[in-house]
Amino acid sequence: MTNQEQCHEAQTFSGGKLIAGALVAHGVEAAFCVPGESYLEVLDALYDHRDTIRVVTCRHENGASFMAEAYAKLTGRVGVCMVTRGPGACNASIGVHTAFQDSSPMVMLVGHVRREDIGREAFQEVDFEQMFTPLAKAVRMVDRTEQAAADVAWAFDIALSGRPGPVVLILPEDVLRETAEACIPAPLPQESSEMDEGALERIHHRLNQAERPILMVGGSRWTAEARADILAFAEKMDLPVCCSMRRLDIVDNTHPCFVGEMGIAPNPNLLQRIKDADLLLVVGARLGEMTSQGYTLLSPEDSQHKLVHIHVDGAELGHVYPPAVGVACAPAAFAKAAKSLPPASTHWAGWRAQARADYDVWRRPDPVPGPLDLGRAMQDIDKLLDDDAIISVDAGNFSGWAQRYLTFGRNRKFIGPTNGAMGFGVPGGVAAKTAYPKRQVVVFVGDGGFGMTGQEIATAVQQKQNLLILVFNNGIYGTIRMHQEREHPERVVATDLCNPDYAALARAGGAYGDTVETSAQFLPAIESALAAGKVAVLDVRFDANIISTRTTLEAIRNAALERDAKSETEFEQD
Ligand SMILES: Cc1ncc(C[n+]2csc(CCOP(=O)(O)OP(=O)(O)O)c2C)c(N)n1
Ligand SMILES: [Mg+2]
Repeated sequence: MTNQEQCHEAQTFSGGKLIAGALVAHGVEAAFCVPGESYLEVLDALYDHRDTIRVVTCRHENGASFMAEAYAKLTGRVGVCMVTRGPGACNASIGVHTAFQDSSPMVMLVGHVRREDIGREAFQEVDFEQMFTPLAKAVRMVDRTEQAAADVAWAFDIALSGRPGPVVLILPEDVLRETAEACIPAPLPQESSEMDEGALERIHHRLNQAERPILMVGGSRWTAEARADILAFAEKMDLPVCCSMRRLDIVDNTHPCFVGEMGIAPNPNLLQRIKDADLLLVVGARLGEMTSQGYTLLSPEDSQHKLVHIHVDGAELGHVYPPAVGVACAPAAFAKAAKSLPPASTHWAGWRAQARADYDVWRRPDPVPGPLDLGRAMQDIDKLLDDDAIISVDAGNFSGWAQRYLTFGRNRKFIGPTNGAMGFGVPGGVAAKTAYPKRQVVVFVGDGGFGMTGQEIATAVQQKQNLLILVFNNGIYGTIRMHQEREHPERVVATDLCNPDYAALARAGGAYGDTVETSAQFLPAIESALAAGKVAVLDVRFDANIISTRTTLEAIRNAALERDAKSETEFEQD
């Protein structure tokens, strides 16, 4: 059945009304935007649906697009953002890239020049099909008004199906203004994949043969049921479970089967364990560059022997690593089938328990020098936060504190950019509060990342959200300084930051603001900020020498100086 055949009565609508009506028909409850005159007709149509769709007005399109991506990541539903022509679309491109790499369903509506002006380099005109083709899952121009609602249905279908991703719909101004007889189609039914029984048997057979198996979960499309099913499967088989980079909330981190995250700087014992494993069962994850440690985690020979890869997109199987068994299947379908398998005749007594013991040791922080012990602070906040809190984490070294020491899963959610895009944190928090106004939402962001999208606290204030934002303020683009000192010790360039007083900045914008500099101040400051009942920004200042959860800048610099001195001596001797 085509879209058109699904609707009963065609009526005369403007293009703007058809687009807005289609968003309502698809159950959209929030749309994130910066307005533009190019798509005024969509905005005007949304006025009539203001009780159904909350239009969240942002301060920058990067914020709007990150919000749509984060909303999708958190809810599994399509995140919608609306931006104008060239300038708006250029600003919004980061969220499209993030949705693509993070496999999040998103639809971005872009206002465009009139059809008759296309190709004249009209005001703010960009060839969006060319611009977004490498960034988005699909791009389409709505070139006929009568097709506008059907094109929205198509965009939602593409965004959600298979490996989810961003779809860009380009809306010429005159298409939105013209009227046409059309009807608003219902959403297309989503495909449901079933796990192939033969493949399931082969996997079970491999489990029965294995001596050192490990399960890795990741990617998107994890429903609540799928999360519960995969954990039931792991528990039944006594399998250690790790997650791919920044997919920390797929399984309950407090469960004895959970053994850590394969992120940017993973637990070396976990890394070794995966290398030592004789069966690596990857469900939903892409084995990207970070998760695979720069494609060194497995050799192609290894992968052909021990990798069982389950990914919803068949094209992903063998894309980087040739698997021993590859199955194109959604994680939910695999998990549902796998949990009913009889327990394997396990040959790995103690293997899972040892992996968990390694994780427990990894989560025990060593004391950090200086007045603010961040490891202890993370342990404290982990206990304090609600069990169903949502934590939005930006990209940068500071993220290691939350990722290593906080616990997620069960009802506590983690959202962060797996593509490492700075600026995600604060918009992610605004999106989380938009989707779940009653839940506690906490943002972890570096001073660098806050500089990129921190202006969206104004959006949170406008939306009356009681969002808590912790700015990890070390006065540097720390991650890059770390690489700089390692590669070119003592040659500091472009990595220092001169920051505003964040607490004062927050207060000036109608938010609550405070500064934390010592361990003793940390918890009371969090408690007061949570009690403030409005947007709260805590400027968490710490010594830049504490460059990560594992080492100091000084140690990195000294090791690099020593290495350089040694290679110079060797050179002289040659
Ligand atoms: C949008 C974007 N620009 C640049 C980078 C490169 N980059 C990665 S981490 C980083 C510094 C992050 O600084 P900050 O937010 O202060 O966190 P810190 O590393 O100091 O903990 C930069 C510039 C990036 N990942 N994303
Ligand atoms: Mg920093």
